Amino acid sequence: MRNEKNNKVMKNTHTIMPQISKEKVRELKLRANEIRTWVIKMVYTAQSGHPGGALSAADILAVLYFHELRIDPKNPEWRERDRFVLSKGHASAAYYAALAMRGFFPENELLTFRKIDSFLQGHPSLIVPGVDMCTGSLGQGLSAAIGMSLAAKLDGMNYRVYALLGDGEVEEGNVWEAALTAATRKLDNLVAIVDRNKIQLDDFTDKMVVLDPLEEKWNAFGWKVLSINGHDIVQIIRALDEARKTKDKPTVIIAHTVKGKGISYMENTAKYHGKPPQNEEEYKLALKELEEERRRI
Ligand SMILES: Cc1ncc(C[n+]2csc(CCOP(=O)(O)OP(=O)(O)O)c2C)c(N)n1
Repeated sequence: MRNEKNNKVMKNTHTIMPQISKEKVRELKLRANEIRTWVIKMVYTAQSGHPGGALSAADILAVLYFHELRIDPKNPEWRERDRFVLSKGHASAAYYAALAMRGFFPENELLTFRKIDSFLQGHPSLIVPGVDMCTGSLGQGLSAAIGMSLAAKLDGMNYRVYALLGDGEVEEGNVWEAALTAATRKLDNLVAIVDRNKIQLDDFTDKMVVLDPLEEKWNAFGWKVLSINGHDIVQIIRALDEARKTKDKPTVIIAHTVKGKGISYMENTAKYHGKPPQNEEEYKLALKELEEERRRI
């Protein structure tokens, strides 16, 4: 967030905000753990999919779907619902898990992920209850979210719009055209979250395109910028609260995360960007580590 005095981007939010109860934080941590567990089961059952970027986004999705978004699973197309665009559409396993856990469709459907004839294909589409935008072609989700934000303003509605982007995705020029447009239109009902796990398809983002200082770039493009630990439930909640209070500009939350978060051998490597656990031993180890984590929560 910006510190008005020295005009620097700060690492944490310091504004006084209502307390978040320990129970709430624990509930959300358990939800994130459950999302991760589903991700592992889904990609292993399908023998395909993208666990790395799904695991890095699990805490963000848990907070969005179990705390932040105003949605109604019984009425997925409710006109006043908040909108969410998973711009990094390949992280669909975590997204579908969150939607099923929230009640948009039965959880047992999750194991049909990526199977022929399943509605849960590798990239999100509008046939999935709760999905607001087809994604998968990187770089386009923020523009779609802008359309939704503009529509809300034009229709005098107060729903909010959230888009989750990858940091590799942010290399796409289209993202920056969208960023300029959102600031020009003063879209304060729009929140972009960048999953800054520092790794893209097959290597570290910095080896492809240097993004830093990323916070400064969004700031220069006219956005309110919040920089957080994207695995810290309290920081995610506070950043979303701060975004809601921000007027006349869109907010971007740079969520610093770890690719493959939660599974020791998947963390901080590109190897599991688009690969499931490679054998039964790896599969069991992943589930064991998540179970141990669940007991610690
Ligand atoms: C336009 C486009 N180009 C290439 C791809 C293939 N692709 C899928 S995921 C990926 C890497 C994305 O990296 P990042 O945004 O950092 O995702 P994360 O690490 O969060 O999974 C690429 C290049 C794509 N889906 N869309």
